[in-house]
Amino acid sequence: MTTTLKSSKTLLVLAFSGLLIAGPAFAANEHDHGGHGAAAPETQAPTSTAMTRGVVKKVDKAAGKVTLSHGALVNLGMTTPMTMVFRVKDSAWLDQMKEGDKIRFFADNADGAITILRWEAAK
Ligand SMILES: [Cu+2]
Repeated sequence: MTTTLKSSKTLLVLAFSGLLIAGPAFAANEHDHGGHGAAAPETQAPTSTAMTRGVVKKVDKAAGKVTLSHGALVNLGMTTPMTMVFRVKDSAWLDQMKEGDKIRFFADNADGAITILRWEAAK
């Protein structure tokens, strides 16, 4: 029984490291307890600036928006996966996204709209 618990925890840690592979932010946080990320609870949940996985469902170039099904976005209070529409910081990004693409992204509130501020293609 302990073996099962231990290996599932290992899997979680592996998955978590994979999500943060591109992020120097994670290493910085280890030296920065109670710093700028003061609102983030001390748990194993993704940090507020971590990249989140998403799948492109629809690209609307005319409106400058993209629909993604996405994982938790802690900084936006979305703790469970959902599908929703995002604005993008740079409308040229919509030419690089297409339905079915897997991405990793960071979104936040910008001018009152939830906006993708960074993203990259994911495998
Ligand atoms: Cu959402």
